[in-house]
Amino acid sequence: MGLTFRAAYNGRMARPPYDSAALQHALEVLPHWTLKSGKLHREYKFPDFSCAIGFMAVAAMHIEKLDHHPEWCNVYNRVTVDLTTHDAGGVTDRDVELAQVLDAVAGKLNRA
Ligand code: H2B
Repeated sequence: MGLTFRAAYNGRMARPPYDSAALQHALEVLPHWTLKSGKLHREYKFPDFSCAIGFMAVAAMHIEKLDHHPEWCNVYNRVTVDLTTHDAGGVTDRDVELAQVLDAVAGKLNRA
């Protein structure tokens, strides 16, 4: 991976991570999310395992398009998600954008 490509990161240069005021604003925009260990955090609960995996499969296509990847974990019907921008060392616009995409995908599925 060349330095030029990394710096470009989908045409957007890495920006400094959010300060506490920007984090506060992000949490107002994302009512279902909290800040946990400096990352945006949410737990989704679905009717069963298949729905949870279906959510992850559909979300994966959006994630690849955004080239921005969650730290996420599935246990039966739950998917826990933590979002941070590794290249920036904290939360950025890219995490808020991904959180909104994940919420939209989950909203279209039948959740418990
Ligand atoms: N996802 C997240 N969450 N943080 C990043 O810094 C990041 C990423 N960087 N996905 C991207 C991939 C980068 O490594 C590639 C080269 O675009």
